[in-house]
Amino acid sequence: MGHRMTRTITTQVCIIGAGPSGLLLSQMLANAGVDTVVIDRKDQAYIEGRIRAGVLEQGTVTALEEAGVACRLHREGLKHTGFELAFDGDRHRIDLTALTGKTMTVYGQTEVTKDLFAKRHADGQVFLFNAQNVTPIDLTLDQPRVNLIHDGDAITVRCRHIAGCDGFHGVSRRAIPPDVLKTFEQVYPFGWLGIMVEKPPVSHELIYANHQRGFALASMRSPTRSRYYIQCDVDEDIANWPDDRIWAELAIRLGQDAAANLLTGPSFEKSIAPLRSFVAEPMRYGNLFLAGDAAHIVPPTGAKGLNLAVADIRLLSRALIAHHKDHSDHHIDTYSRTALNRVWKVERFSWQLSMMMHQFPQHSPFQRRMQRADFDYVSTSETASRALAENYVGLPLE
Ligand code: FAS
Ligand code: PHB
Repeated sequence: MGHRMTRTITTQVCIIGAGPSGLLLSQMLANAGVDTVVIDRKDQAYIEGRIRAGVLEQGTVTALEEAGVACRLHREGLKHTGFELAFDGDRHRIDLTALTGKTMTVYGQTEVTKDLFAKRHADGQVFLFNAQNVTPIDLTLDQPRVNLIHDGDAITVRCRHIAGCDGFHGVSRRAIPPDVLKTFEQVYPFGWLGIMVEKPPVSHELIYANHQRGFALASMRSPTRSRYYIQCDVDEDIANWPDDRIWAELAIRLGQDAAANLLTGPSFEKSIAPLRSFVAEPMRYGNLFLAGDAAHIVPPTGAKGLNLAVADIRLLSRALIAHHKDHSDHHIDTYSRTALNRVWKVERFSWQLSMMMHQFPQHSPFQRRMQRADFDYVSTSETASRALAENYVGLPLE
């Protein structure tokens, strides 16, 4: 099909993906005077409409503060000093702040994305939304390019570096030659059914519950808006889960105390997400850098997906700013190894907590007892609970 016109845009860094990774990277680079173009195959409304993460590490809050987009977060975010683990009705509180000196902030990824879009538009950021046929090329040349179709025009973005922030289903990871790319994956035999409801949460803190009927999580977005998840079959038909059935299941899995305080109401968002652990190595090929879900996926059990993406961006923005402002490539040359060192430790934590807190169809009675022993050990050992807490609040950047 003929195109209306072809045109070339030149920038320093071409960012593929306008999710939290791409948006935060463009903000951090702009603050340092590095020019970017941000491409997304969707539009802003679609991106803002995706309901995803809800809990921010202190390091993520610091990154958003440094980027200049944390004002509303500080006004509306809920600071948490702990969360609870429940096992067949027994509950134990992990006092994050007593154990690590840190806090977590409940503030939805949707809100983070809206705050970043507002700031990027205020700064005059160039976005290419609804982009088609996005194709990164010449990755090993000093002037790589990204070809795309936008509003019927064939566009070439010429740049010095490409940031692949295009998520698990993006094109960036696939641009790395198969003989260079190594991937690692574990798919879990269940999914998470999530609902949002305009009711106060069952508890002022999060509750992660392992019950013989399956995992459940009580979370929130505000003092009046709750977020709940229950473990379900990975190929479950959501039509099998009317609200009443979800509320009944939550009451059982969260335990009697929670059941007594569960405020039910009509859900206004209901979806099933599969769970997987995934890592792609390396996170750099030539002048292409992967960050966030483009490079790795964690099961949401440890609330790490968004936080791990932000950690990548803190490292990648430091590397690109050092190149473009100080003509130093040390951080660029070490980005992949530094990021992957942390990625694998966060993958470990997310995998371990998922193995501890879910019902696995193929588990033997012995393995189920090991899960209970994990819970009893964490509940009675300050050393074990501190190890869990230091992972949950966020490991050091490097
Ligand atoms: P994203 O996937 O958010 O953004 C990638 C962007 O790239 C998208 O806007 C996409 O449109 C664009 N893109 C894709 N292909 C492209 C192409 N070819 N060209 C141009 N653009 C392209 N994390 C948690 O911590 N807690 C949770 O509870 C949680 N729940 C989740 C539920 C679901 C259903 C999913 C899918 C993820 C969840 N996550 C959760 C993880 C999630 O928050 C991610 O970690 C986070 O969105 C990562 O951000 P990005 O790396 O920006 O990737
Ligand atoms: C959420 O509120 O969406 C949430 C919180 C903690 C998790 C996962 C999801 O571990």
